[in-house]
Amino acid sequence: YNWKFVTEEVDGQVQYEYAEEFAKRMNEKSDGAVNIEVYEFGGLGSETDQVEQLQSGTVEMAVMSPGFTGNMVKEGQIFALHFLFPDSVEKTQQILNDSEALNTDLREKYEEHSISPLSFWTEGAMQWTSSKEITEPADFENFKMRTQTSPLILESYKAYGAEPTPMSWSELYTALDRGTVEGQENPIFFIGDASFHEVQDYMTLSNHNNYVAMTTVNTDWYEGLNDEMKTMVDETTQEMQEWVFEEQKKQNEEYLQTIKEDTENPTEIVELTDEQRQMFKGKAMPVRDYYRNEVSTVDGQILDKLQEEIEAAGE
Ligand code: 6CS
Repeated sequence: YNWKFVTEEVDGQVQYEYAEEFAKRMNEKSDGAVNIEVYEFGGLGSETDQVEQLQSGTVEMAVMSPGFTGNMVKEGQIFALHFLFPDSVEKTQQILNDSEALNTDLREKYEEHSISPLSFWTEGAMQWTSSKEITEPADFENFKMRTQTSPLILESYKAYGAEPTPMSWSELYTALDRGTVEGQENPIFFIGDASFHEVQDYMTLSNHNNYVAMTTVNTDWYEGLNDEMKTMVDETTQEMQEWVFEEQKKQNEEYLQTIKEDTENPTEIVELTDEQRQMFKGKAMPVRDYYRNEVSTVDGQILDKLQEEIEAAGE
């Protein structure tokens, strides 16, 4: 078996390391019968190009961010809602593992488009970087914010008064450097590894959302696997949940130090107070109604169920 596995990140970054580890485990378990070639981001085009490659079966497997599928799988934009998951990354991962709303209901929505998400996992809490200090929603007024392409991500920033611009991360360093955009959101490891802090003056520890990625497979290809292979893929996907949690944790901790210690490119780290976070949350809440009424194709049922699951998990 020769399969292709594409990721949205490059060597060393969480998604890429995930795919390499996945490939290694599959190769070992199958006594060398399964060979998975892992592709770094860039070689096969943009994040949205990669979505199409998975759908057409040009690649069998992909790590995909829902932030790039929002124009197609409307419900998947649930991850664009700020302050929805618990502040704890660990609790968030637990919900991603166990949620029926996501692993059954949302999965079906993706499968209508030939994409089967086998798992959802976090790459860490997201933070803002910016060219000016951001501590309250008013600081976002007319602020040029880079986002991924899902329309609801743009809505979330419009709710703060910002002017969001979707683009691929491959163009982001230059766009920040030139001032085409003034800020962006990402987990700390990604900010540090992609060196965005070099061209930004501030990093706000906002924890406004968790970055969620999905391990996806082409639906027809997956359904066509023999039972032994399918079980091996499923088991490996489950095992990898704990592995990737530790990997993102380690990388996010290490890169926070790297950014703090980079005296050649100083970045002021701003921690939001509870009160300040509440101000952002207040502005973010109406976006949930917007999701329910305008975005969801099933009257917000998946969101309702997910919110119940989050409540049951406790803060
Ligand atoms: O900001 C982005 O678009 C990129 N961020 C991460 C953490 N992974 C890949 C994604 O394309």
